[in-house]
Amino acid sequence: METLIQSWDGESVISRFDRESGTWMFIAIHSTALGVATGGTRLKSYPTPRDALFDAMRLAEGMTYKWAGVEFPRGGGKAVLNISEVFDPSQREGLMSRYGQWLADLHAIFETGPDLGTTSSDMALIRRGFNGVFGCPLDFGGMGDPGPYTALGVFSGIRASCERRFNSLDMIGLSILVQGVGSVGKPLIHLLLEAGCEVKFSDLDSARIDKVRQELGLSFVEPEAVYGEPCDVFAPCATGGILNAKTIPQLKCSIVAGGANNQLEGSQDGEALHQRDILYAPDYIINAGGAIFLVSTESMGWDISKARDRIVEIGNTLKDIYAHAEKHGISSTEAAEELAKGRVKHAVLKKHTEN
Ligand code: PPY
Repeated sequence: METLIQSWDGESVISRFDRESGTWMFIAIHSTALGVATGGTRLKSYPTPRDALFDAMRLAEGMTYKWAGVEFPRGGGKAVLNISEVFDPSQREGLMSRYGQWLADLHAIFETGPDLGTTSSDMALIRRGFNGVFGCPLDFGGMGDPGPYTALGVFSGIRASCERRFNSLDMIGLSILVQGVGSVGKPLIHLLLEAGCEVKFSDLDSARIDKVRQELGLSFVEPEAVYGEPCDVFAPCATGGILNAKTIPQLKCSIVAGGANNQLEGSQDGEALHQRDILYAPDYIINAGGAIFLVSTESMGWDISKARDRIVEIGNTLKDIYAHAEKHGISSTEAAEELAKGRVKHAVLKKHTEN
């Protein structure tokens, strides 16, 4: 863990071991240049605490660029609750309450919301001790599950990417493979079907697979076969790190555009996609819809319709990034980084001159 923290360019990491449930809790704060560190709380069992911390750090960095990309006054942070393999569901309520109390004790250095493995009801439990939490259920004064809004932004991004690649706004008959049918993948599928796309899906959870097969009659792709499956658009909506030296050579798609965070295993993988002439929608740009929705409606006074309009704008942001990338002969990954890192740098310089 020492080398991990030493080599990170973020601001700080905070940790606590929750003895009652055997959970390592990590908060990674990547940058507060643009505002208070804000990002989801992920709950998952990792092989080691180091893996959990590493995930929190990478996700926090993604949040810095996500907020910078949408020009919201927020900083990049993320929390990970690394539950033990034998975590019992009955421990959940206690863990969430204690975690909320810890966040309060930290004087709101980090504000949070739902992420992979956590739901609106978890946010309500955190809120018992701490009110810097987004995405609580409606009857707790929150705006609920942001998944459908993330999906709306991803849909807008897929449409913009198809327009760029195929020169047509019409998505009828395009084949789209959605990896992961959770809180983002599922509503995304509905939007794609409405637009006339041919949708295939993959997932690891047999209950979810059966449900999507029965409800929507879509064809299922085995998880091992996902990367080599021919399609127009591959939409990763599950875990990160899935675009790497092993999977990129297998891809038989024209576009990668999906809702998962940290899709690239390393920064070289953005270049690898570019070399293969696969159009890649940078994850923190295309998946910002949920973050836009929660923060704008819960803390910036926007109504839902204004938030929706802003989320649909994600498609135009992507078009600008693709155009910039082409003009300068760089990958879309590099073009997005230039944009987001440029804004953070600008804020840091401004802070220095003000001080
Ligand atoms: C993400 O987009 O990955 C998030 O973490 C979303 C979010 C937005 C606002 C508060 C917490 C999480």
